[in-house]
Amino acid sequence: NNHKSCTLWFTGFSGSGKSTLANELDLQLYEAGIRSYVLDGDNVRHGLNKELGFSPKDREENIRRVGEVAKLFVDSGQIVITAFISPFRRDRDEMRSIFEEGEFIEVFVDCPFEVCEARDPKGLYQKARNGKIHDFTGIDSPYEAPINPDLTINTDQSTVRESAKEIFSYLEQKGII
Ligand code: GGZ
Repeated sequence: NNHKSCTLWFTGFSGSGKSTLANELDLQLYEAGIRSYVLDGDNVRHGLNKELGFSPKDREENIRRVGEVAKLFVDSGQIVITAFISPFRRDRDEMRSIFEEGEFIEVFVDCPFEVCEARDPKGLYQKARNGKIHDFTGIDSPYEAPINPDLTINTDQSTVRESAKEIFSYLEQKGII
């Protein structure tokens, strides 16, 4: 199967659905015979970045390393999907700049903060509200929404399959797949 490679850079709150959407898209691509790989907290923060926490400095370094790893995957011809909060505009813009034109696609995984907090799949929002964890995005740490993302997905308005299809169609439209 002949396709171009790129990084789909997801950004959004904890609980917005980044990893879920990334894994669904990964599956849809696989079924179409296209090689892709998901980078998210589960496979990066426990290994490569295990000494990093959630201070602004550590998040910046987390994102920088993820971007560099994503670039290696792109060099190897794959489609990479990164699923990190990546709360700082400057860090995301910096990552765009290490890729060739058109190879970095910023996807805003947009879900109202209240909805993310209500979902609270891991109980982390509650812990943050109770002061048991600090520097939590949207509570006592900032989130800077993209100003001009390549794609916005409203995960509170469509199913995971539909949302993934939307990104799939975007890749077709752009001639990437
Ligand atoms: C935000 C935190 C925090 C704090 C732990 N703030 O929903 P999750 O659980 O599975 O995803 C969140 C993940 C965020 O890590 P990222 O690497 O994506 O963050 S960043 O891009 O800002 O570097 C959440 C969990 O880790 N988590 N503590 N304080 N999210």
